[in-house]
Amino acid sequence: MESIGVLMACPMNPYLETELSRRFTLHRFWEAPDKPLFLSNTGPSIRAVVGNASASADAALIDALPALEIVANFSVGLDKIDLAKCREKGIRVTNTPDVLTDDVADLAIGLCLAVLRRICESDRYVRSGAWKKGDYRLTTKFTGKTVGIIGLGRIGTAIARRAEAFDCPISYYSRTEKPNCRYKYYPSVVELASNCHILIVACPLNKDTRHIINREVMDSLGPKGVLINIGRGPHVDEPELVKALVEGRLGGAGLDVFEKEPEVPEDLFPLQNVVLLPHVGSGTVEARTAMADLVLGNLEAHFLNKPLLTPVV
Ligand code: 8YV
Repeated sequence: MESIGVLMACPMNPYLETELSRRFTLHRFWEAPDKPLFLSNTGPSIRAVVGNASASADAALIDALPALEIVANFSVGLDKIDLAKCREKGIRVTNTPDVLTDDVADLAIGLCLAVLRRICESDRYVRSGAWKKGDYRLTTKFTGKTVGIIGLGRIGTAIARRAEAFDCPISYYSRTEKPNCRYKYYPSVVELASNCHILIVACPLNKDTRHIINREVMDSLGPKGVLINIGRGPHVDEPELVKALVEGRLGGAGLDVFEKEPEVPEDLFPLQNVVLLPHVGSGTVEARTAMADLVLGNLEAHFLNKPLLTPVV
């Protein structure tokens, strides 16, 4: 397989990069000083693209790669891939489900605790020496709070199970009600937000879920409500979120993702009721190694004409 051209869309994981370069002819797109020139010279030899949540096979890249057979993404989310174009051209697509579910769900609960119990603020309070000077202010209990989840797929369900262990009543919104589900269903996000204390975004990003958290949803969540986003930045209307937090119309937020990563609105930096993370939901050695192994396994299966491990298209 050493002669098969594989294009990595951006840097993502050193182990994956090493293994890809051992098994294939690996091209690192970010290292090409002149991308149009690289694509016209090398594009015709590329048979696979490895992308992630930051960059993958969009329409322009697919059009520039006439021999492309497979997009093996190092992510469960597919929003950076032009799936319609892949279907139309018979290009296979794989992702990395399941292996990251626990870690993303753990982080969602971590953000709930961090925001409500002000863990990061308290850490800053100790490190700055403020503890020696003043009183620590009281925080908010997490156990028993109503949790609303947008998207009850693998990750949403894993978050629900964890929140249940904290005695939190669970409700959810998804396009359709899940049969035989013990959680309360709301047919609209506004209704869900009006009836929960913590709203967690855990659905895929697509044209229907872009800005699913808008001003009306934030106002329904209210000044005691907390928004947790472990999905994608564009799920949230970010300028409206900043306004809601600065004006005190929303109680707090725990955010692992942003609209224009790695850019984060600086107006959020002084707010103590906000916890900001650099898109690390799946960022454990265990999950990232398993994700890399899935990418490698899918590529090998494809080029050996075997069934794909985690096919999407
Ligand atoms: C990654 C993700 O952060 O799986 C996803 O959809 O967002 C993440 O696991 C990313 O793809 C790692 O490079």
